[in-house]
Amino acid sequence: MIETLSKIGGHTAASLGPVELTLALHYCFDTPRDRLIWDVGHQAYSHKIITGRRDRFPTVKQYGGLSGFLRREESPYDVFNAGHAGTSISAALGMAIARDLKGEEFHVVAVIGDGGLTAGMAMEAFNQAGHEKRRLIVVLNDNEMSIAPNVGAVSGYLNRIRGGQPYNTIKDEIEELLKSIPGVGEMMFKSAKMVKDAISRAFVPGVLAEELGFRYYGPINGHDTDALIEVFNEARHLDHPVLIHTLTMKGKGYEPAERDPYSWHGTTPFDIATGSFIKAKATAPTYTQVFAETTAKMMEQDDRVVAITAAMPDGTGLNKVSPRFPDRVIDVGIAEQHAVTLAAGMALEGISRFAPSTRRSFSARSIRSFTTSA
Ligand SMILES: Cc1ncc(C[n+]2csc(CCOP(=O)(O)OP(=O)(O)O)c2C)c(N)n1
Repeated sequence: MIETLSKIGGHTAASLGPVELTLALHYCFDTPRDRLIWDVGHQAYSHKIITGRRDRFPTVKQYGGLSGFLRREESPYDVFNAGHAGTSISAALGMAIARDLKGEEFHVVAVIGDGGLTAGMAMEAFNQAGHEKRRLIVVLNDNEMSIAPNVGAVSGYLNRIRGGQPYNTIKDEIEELLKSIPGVGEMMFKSAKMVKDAISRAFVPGVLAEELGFRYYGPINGHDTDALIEVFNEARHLDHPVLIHTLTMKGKGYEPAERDPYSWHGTTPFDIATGSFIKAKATAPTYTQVFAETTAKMMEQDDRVVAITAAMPDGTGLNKVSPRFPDRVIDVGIAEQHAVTLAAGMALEGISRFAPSTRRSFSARSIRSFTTSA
């Protein structure tokens, strides 16, 4: 993967992080019969390599070659085409409902990042899945990063879980505690598995997920294949929604990417030995530069101008603007619809102009229409 990406660039850190996760998933689940759905699809190079596309991997992202994302047209192992973040749980739940209607038996597994989980659609799907209570497995690939460091209260909650005790340790401790109660404890330990589970669950770090109808497992080291295999095999036998919270390091296995996962999320070609990026000489200012400079100029001239980005501070260049206007550059996470309505609320209170930005072309169009209508 590193060799190919050094020549053509690509989602280097994003795809290096979940390698062990990918291997463990394919080891435990019978893909493509079991459906494996990757959120966005930018982290799935290892999935491509081990599902019959190793020889063609050097063609990835090139004309006539493999797609950089998942493509149903490319392989039966790619069960859902995406690109936008936050879609995987919806697609997985849809497949689970269809499976049950057809009376079939396969597993459906969605893999979503902690960034993707900030998307409204992911929350909507989570909400329905917890209510539907169908057999569905959601694997959270938590590396504390969106493209930039992740933002928001959910991200803060995941951070607190990271610092807590894993579920299995809590369960062991409670078993020991029960056994130590003379007479009653030994009996309870042997006979009342439900009581033991219930007490353990009350201390589970992912209690919010449990309250929303998911059985929570984690946090689990996402680079420990044995631990992953154990939990996936356990989850296979449950008949309700499961959330498996894995902790991974973006860029794992390539030191420069581990050190600076932000810059290495998606890269240009690079020198493997030094880790320096090979950039084509720019003949004109980039769109990002022009956009960022123009926005900064507008913010300087009018203190009602606020810039809003949906998890793309670097792609829009707003990361260069925010040090100058820390109160007026807002990263809302992967939440475009929220960003637009948030801006509408601000506009109604006299903060009239904004730049909602996820993609460069989108920013150009939207800033024009909103500044003219403001
Ligand atoms: C709706 C939407 N907004 C923004 C993006 C741009 N984008 C691509 S990947 C990504 C970060 C995803 O973070 P996470 O889900 O945690 O995955 P990771 O790369 O950390 O594995 C973003 C913001 C997108 N693909 N879709």
